[in-house]
Amino acid sequence: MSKRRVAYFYDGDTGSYTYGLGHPMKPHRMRVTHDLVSAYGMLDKMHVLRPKRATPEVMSAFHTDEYIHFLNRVTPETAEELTYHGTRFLMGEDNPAFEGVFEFCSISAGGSISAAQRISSGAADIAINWAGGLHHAKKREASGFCYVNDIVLGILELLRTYPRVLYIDIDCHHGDGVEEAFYTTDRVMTCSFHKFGEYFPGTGTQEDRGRGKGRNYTVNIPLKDGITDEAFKRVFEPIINKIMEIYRPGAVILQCGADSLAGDKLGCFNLTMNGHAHCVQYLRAFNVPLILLGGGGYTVKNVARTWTYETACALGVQDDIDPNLPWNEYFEWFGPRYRLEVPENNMDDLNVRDGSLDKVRATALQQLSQLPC
Ligand code: VJV
Ligand code: CA
Ligand code: ZN
Repeated sequence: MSKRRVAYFYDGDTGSYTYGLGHPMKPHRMRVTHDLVSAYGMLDKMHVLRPKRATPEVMSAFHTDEYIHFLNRVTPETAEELTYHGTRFLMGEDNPAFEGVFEFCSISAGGSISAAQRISSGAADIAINWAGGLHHAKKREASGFCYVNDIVLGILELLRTYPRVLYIDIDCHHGDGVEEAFYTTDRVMTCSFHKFGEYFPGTGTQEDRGRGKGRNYTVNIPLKDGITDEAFKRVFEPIINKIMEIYRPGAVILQCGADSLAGDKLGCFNLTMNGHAHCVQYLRAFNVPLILLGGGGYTVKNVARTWTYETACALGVQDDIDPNLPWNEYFEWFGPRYRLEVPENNMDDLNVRDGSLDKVRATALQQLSQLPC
C-alpha cells in the first residue's frame, strides 16, 4: 500500500511567536515549512486541520496544576516575581517567559493531542504536527526550550485506545521528559538516539533502561559527534526492527527533531535530509498508525526542507517531488542552490573510528532480547 490517509495539523499563528532576540528556537520555522509544503502542492493531498488549543485542564493530565497555572499567568513583566526570583519552574535564558508563551504551548500540545485522536479514531493512518515534539518539558517545570510536553499528552491520549505505544526520538538531544514520564511502565516503550557526552541535558546512557514493570522498556542510544546517514542506519534499522517485532506497538510516535541534520546550529551530527527522512520511510513501511512530530532544529532553512520532504514521505509522493525548489515566500533563504537537499559536511564520524557504534548497537539488542516475546 503506497498511499496513506494523512492528517496535517497546522495553526497559522505558530510562526508569530518569538522566544526573544538571539534565542536559537525560532517558531517562524513552522511558517517557512508550511509555505514550502504549500508551494509543493501537498496541501490538497492531505487533511489540513487547525488543532483545537489545549486548555489548562487538558495539560494537567501530565503537568501539575500549580505549574500550568503559573504558565497561564506569566508575562515578561511578572516572570521575576512569579518564578520566586528564578528559583522555580526553571524559567531562565533557555526558557524565557515570552509574550504569548501559554498560547504557543496550547497550539503545540493541542496539535499532538488532536493528532493522537485522529489516529485513535481510525480517521488517519499518519498524523503530522511539526509544532510538537517538545520532549524536555517536565511535570512541574520547563526545560530546554520546552514548556508543555505535547508528546506525553499525545501518548496519554493514545493509551486510551492502544495497549502499547512506541515513542522514537531522533532529535540530537536526549528525550528526557518523555522517558521520565513513562520510566516505570511497560505500556510505553521509549527509544532515543542522541549525542551523549558534555551535551544537554546530560542524561540517556544505556544503563538507564527503565524501572520496575518498565525495566528494559526504555532504550537509549548514546552517540558521538559526526554520525553519518550510513552509520545511523546501521543502528536505527536493526534496533527499530527488533522493537517492532518484539513489542508490537499499536501506534508509533516519531519525534523528528531536525537538529540531528548536518550543519545545525546546536546539533553535532552529520545526517543529510535523506538520511533523516529515511527514518520516516522506514517506520511508515511497517504499516502501523504513525504520528510525526517536530522538535529541535536550529538552521531554519534546513528544518523547513527536511520537514517538507518528510511530509512528502508520509504521503508517499517523495519520488515525484522536484529537487529544485518551487517559488515560495522565502525563496531567497534557500540560495545559492535553491534545492530540496541538506548535504553532509566533511566532519569526522567519531562513532565509527573506535567501534563504539557497534558496541552501542550490540548492547541495545542484548537489552531487547531480555523482553518477553
Ligand atoms: O545547555 C543548556 C543549559 C545552559 C544554561 C543556559 N544557557 C543559556 C545555555 C547553557 C546549560 N541548554 C541547552 C538547551 C538545548 C535545548 C534543546 C531542545 C531540543 O532541541 O532538544 C528540543 C526542542 C542549550 N544549548 C544552546 C542553548 N541552550 C542556547 C540558549 C540560548 C542562546 C544560545 C544558546 C538562549 C538565549 C539566547 N541564546 C539569546
Ligand atoms: Ca533524541
Ligand atoms: Zn534537540
